[in-house]
Amino acid sequence: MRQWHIIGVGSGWGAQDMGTADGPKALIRNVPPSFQKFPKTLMYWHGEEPLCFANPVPLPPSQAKAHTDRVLEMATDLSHQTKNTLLRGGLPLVFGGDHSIAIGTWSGVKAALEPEEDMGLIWIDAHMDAHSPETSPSLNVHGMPIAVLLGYGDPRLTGINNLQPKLKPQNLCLIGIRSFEEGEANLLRDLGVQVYQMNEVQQRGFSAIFREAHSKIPARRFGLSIDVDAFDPAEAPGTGTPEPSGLRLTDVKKTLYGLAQDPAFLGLEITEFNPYRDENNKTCSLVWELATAVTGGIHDRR
Ligand SMILES: [Mn+2]
Repeated sequence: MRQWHIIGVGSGWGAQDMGTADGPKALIRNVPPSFQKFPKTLMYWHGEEPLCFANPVPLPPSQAKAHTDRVLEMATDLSHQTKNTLLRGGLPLVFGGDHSIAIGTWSGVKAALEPEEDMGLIWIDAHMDAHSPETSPSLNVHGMPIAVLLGYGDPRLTGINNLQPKLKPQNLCLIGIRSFEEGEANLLRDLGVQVYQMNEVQQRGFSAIFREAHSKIPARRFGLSIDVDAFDPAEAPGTGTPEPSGLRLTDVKKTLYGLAQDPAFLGLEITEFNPYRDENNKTCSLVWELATAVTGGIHDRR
């Protein structure tokens, strides 16, 4: 049985609102009983202090390059953590932090595989996160991780661990999308990336969509990246860019339950939780409920 390595990444460098930098701290303060029960052999915390917790001082958008420098530093560090976790036989559970952390998480996961092995990735999000600096209106890096992983964007980011690209378009599926700009949509369409928009999820149900997405990815092993803004703002208000009419936690939990039991599972990342925008700890609980669902099978077996 694989041990979970919990990695908190206090990054706000990829976003306009840097409150996500305090996400991991808020999560650590609110560990639910389901996780406290985990024996140490199954759950390893990378310290109380989140990785790269840098007391961020907001920079004006004109200083996009300085933000990108910080994201590069954070993502490089994080990629070593996720890579080493897998090489030691563990499973990374990464708590963000803004979604630019995905550049680090999945660059590291890919680096832990044999060079010829492809990585699959299911990306649950309200947005496409597939901008390049040329198409992005804001230049915020949390709108770019998908493009970077596919090999497009700042060469310092695409080149982390000297592997490029980390991800082939056919091994990626996006679920829950309902807000995007033309430039990023064009990139994904041109590359043939499978995108399940929210209206299709509403018609067919999350479970059917998730299973189909999973079955369409040819890579043998896969990971899961969840942006809390994929959820309905009524259930996940604590995030910087909420979009109406999102996923419902009950449906998602049911579908993802015990997913980590799959020997092909490579890790879980949950991003964009901003404690300053949360209401009554709703989003904090949602993050833990998701993590508990994905790891849930471990409890059953005990
Ligand atoms: Mn996102």
